[in-house]
Formats: sequence, structure tokens, C-alpha cells
Amino acid sequence: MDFLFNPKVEKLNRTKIKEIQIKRLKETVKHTFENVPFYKKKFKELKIKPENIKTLGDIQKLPFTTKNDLKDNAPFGFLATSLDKCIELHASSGTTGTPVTVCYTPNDLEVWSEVVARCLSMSGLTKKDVFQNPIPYGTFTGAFGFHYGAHKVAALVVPSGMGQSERQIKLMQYYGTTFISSVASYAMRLSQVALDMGIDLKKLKVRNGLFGAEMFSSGLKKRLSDMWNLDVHDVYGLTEMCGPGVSADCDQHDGLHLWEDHFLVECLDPQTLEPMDIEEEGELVITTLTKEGMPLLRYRTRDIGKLYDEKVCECGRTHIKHTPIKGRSDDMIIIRGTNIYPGQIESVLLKNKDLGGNWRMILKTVDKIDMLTVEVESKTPLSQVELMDLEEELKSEIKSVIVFTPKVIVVPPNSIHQEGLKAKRVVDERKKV
Ligand code: DLL
Repeated sequence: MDFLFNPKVEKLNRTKIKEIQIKRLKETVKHTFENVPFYKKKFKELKIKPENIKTLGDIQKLPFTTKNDLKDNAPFGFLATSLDKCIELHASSGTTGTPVTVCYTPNDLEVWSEVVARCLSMSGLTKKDVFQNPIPYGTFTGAFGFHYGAHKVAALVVPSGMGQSERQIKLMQYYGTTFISSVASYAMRLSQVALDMGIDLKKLKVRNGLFGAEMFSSGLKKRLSDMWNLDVHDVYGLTEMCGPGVSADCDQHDGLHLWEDHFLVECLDPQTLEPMDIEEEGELVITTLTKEGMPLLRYRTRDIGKLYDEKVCECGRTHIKHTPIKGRSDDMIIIRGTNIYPGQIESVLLKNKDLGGNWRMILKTVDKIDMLTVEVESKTPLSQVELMDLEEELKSEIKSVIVFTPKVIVVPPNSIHQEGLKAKRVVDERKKV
């Protein structure tokens, strides 16, 4: 059941939202220009001054910020306040090279808790819930973000951290957990572990879940909802903005509301960087509107989605919605001239009741031709004949979404090794020419 944590703000009329946005955009522009050398230099190159930003449309005059810009100035080069005004830091979970570090002032933490509290309430969390948080407490933003948000809602938090999946399931039984959060693929891992333990997930008291942090296909949502008898919600966010809490989906499950009093979103063509029309797919580019520690202008998220028309949702919220993230532009692979997002393959796999949720795609070059192998775990051990039938069935189903026929290998449950916090769905071993 969907609740409004801050009805006054969540139902603000659109004119008022825009008034707040322009006021805060001007403040942010001034703050970055005066305090961040990177932006001062960019403004000079673009021959603009903070006073040139008068309307929301003027955002197009502002410079973009990329992950590489943040890495080039890591760890503290983008800070707009002195370090002694910050009381916490987090870092992106990025697997390559320098992590992106973000520092929070007390007010930044307050805003973060507020936006996560809105997302959690929207997913049904109340003060009566026992909220289990199976995410590692560390520099990754996930655990602390949910923890702070759940405190604001005044739910009882079980800070179970990540890993030891059997223990997680036992804690759910012991404390009577009613609400869980997690990285999307880890929720599926927990389901598989419960199955192996002989526990019927439907008999647990868990009835709501808020998941995200990585590709979260409709197939995975349905699978989780069916296995746990769970109301599944999707939460989006990134370290550079705050962590989880930028947006989440309401009970309509038709797009994620993005908190426009704190974030200004654009949807742009990733190549030309021109605005896309409403409901056209593009890259989400986000400007922070209230950040003190590390405000960012036009941050290129690389996340692909569509913005919805600005109409009031059935749930009563007025904040703009975007579609679930289709994938990252850098996750899209081109194989034999076809563009493929891992989510397209996952949607096929998770419709199949004989399969578990863990899978990966391996790309290789054989005789100068790109070959795709999809490796997927079965839910329970299968006989040789069952395996072969299943592989044939999957080949033709995958072909119907990606145009050519991949090799498919169904492997036993829990046999695909997973490293790190987020699932690695693409292993690209192709020879670069
Ligand atoms: O993953 C923050 C987070 C934690 C979000 C827990 C939701 C739940 P980063 O590690 O910086 O932060 O990774 C951010 O993850 O740019 C997206 O590509 C991806 N991502 C996050 N949420 C979703 C989602 C956290 N709901 C990157 N659907 C983002 C699809 C998501 N992708």
C-alpha cells in the first residue's frame, strides 16, 4: 500500500514545483561557480555567468559533468564546501579505476533521508514495519540510504548487512520481517537460497520490497513478486546524486516519480545532447538542486529511459515520472550489427519457470565472428534430456528478441560465480580489432 511521506511536497502543483526549481537552480549555479574551480573554468569557456540563468530553459547553457570529470578531480576536487563542513562520505561501487567520492553536509544527509523516506513510504513502509536491510554497510550508498530513510519513517530497522544469505532468511523468520530492501539481483539470490533451504517464501511475513541499484527488468520484478507474494517497487539513484532515493515507483507501477524539488532531470540524445521529446528514449541528465557538499550541474548518468508527460498520476503525486531504466548506454552491446541491452535477454529468461535468476552473457570472437553464449542457472537440478529441451526452447525465444540465434547453456543452481555487489551480466572477451 502506497503512503505519502510528505503529502504537501509530493502533491505540489506543477507551477509551484517549477518556481522552486528555478529558485534552487539559480542558487546551485551560483554556489558551484563560486566554489568549484572546474565549473568556474567551464563557465568562462562557455562565456556565461550565473546571472545568465533566468529560466529553467536556460539550463541548456550550462556545462555538462561526466564521471571522468569527477575521476579527474577525485577525491575532493568537486567539493563546494570545505571538508570540515562534511560529516560523511560515500563512494560509487564502480569496478573500474578510481571510485567517485561524494561528501555530505548535515543538510545533505537530511535531504537524502527525506527522499528515501518518500520512496519507502511509496512502497508501503510504515512505522509498524520490521525493515530488513540486507546490503553491506560501507562506502556503497545503498545500506545507509535505506537505513536513514527507514529511520525517518520510524520503522524498526534490522541492519543485517549483506551476505550470509541463509542467515538473512533466518533473521526474516526470527524477527518477522515485513519489508526488505536490496540490490535487485541479490533479492533473487535470497529467493534461490530459501528454495534450497526448503523454505516457502510465501510463508514468511515479508510483504513489501524496494529494490534497485542495477538493471531491474520487468521479468525479475514479476519473478520476485510471485515467489515471495510481494509488492515489488523499483528505486533508482546514484552516488553522484545522493545514492538510492532519486526516484521510485508508486502503486500504479507505471514509471518512477523523480523528486523534482531536489533534482532537475533532462532527457537528452546521448550523441547530440539535444533534448528528446516527451516519451522518447534518451539519457537522463540530472542537476542537483539542494546539495551543499557536492552539487553537480547536468550530470550525465548514462542511464537510458523516457520521461513521461507532466500529468498528475493516479496516486496524486505531481512529480515527473520516468520509465524504469532500460540499461546504461555503456552496457549496450553491439553484436553482429544488433544493439542489445542485457535486460532484453533477462526478460526472456525470467519468464521461464524452470530457470533461476542468475545468468550471464559471454561474448567471444570465433573465426572473426562475434559469438554470444547465454549461461543461465536452472532453478532445480535437471536431467540431460530436460536440459537439452530447455536450451532449444530458450534459443528460439532469445532469437525472437535479438534477431540471431545464441548458444544457450543451462547450468545447475548456484554455479555461476558472482563477484561484487552488483551482478555482472556481460562478460566481453571479444578480440578488439
Ligand atoms: O546503485 C545507488 C542505489 C542503491 C540505488 C540501492 C538503488 C538502490 P551507484 O553504485 O553509484 O549507486 O550506481 C548507480 O546504478 O547510474 C544506474 O546505472 C544503476 N541503477 C541504480 N538504480 C537502478 C534501478 C547506486 N532502479 C547506477 N534500475 C545508476 C536500473 C539502476 N539501474
